[in-house]
Amino acid sequence: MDKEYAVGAYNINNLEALLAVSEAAVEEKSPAIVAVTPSAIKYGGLAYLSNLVKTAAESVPIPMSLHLDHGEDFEVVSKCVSAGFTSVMIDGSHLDFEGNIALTRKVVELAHPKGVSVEAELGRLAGVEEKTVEEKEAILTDPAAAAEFVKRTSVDALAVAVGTSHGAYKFKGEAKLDFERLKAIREKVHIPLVLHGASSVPAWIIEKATKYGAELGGAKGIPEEHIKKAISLGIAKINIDTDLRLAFTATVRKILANSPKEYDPRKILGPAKDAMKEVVKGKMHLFGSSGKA
Ligand code: TD4
Ligand code: CA
Ligand code: ZN
Repeated sequence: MDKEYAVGAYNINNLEALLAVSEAAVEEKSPAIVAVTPSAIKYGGLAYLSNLVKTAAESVPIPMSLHLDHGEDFEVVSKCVSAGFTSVMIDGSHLDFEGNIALTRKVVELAHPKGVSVEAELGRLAGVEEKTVEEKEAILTDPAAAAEFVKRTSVDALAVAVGTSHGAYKFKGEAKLDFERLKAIREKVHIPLVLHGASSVPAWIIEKATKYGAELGGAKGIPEEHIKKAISLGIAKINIDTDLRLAFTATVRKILANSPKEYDPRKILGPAKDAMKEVVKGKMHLFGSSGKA
């Protein structure tokens, strides 16, 4: 029943990131989910961003969807549904169990009649290093609670907390995911599972950024083998933002350092876009979504 591949959700805030995703999708013949967060909407504007993505989706011969990532309340979800998003995430993970269920249900009731699918989150994306067993239980997704949550909300996809976190500093020591927990969730939950905080923070990008002045000491992500294992255990959607940010800024730093006479933004942002595109193509290979469109 489990698919042997996952689809990536790539966060965008501007034209260059969107071009990186759409060009990668076309070259890899891979489906792609374009994700925008509420803070991306604050930065770029809902109409600007949604119309950019719709234009891309219409222009490429590949399934490309527009997804709200970490929708924080009913209001932003409802604006995105009206703006034509194909799916929305309602992140009620900061609420208690019943509060999260109530908010998620309300979003499902708004979205489903319009053909929009809904992702919810149970558990919290926080580092679990140096935490006690009790503290971990309070943060990571409980398999039985996940089954009850899905049944009572009719949600379409579930983001699970198995030890990942957002950003470039995921672990102080060894990278560790709770695969046993993921397996137990998969046995009880039969909708697509989503892995947030999945960037690998590749050493070569950190080295490149550092060479040109970045200070990113201690940055650490999820090893690629862990991602493969998570897919084999039923993860179907994987969120990537940090690796795109790192690729972009490393390249901007390099060009500004090497070409002090350059002042055409396209000569700076174009190569930065290409660097993000190479990262996206690498993810499509890793996730096994290449050739699946
Ligand atoms: O959901 N995401 C992306 C979250 C981006 C949040 O940033 P803003 O609110 O500033 O837009 C992920 O799960 C990405 O995980 P990653 O490992 O790439 O950080
Ligand atoms: Ca959350
Ligand atoms: Zn996330």
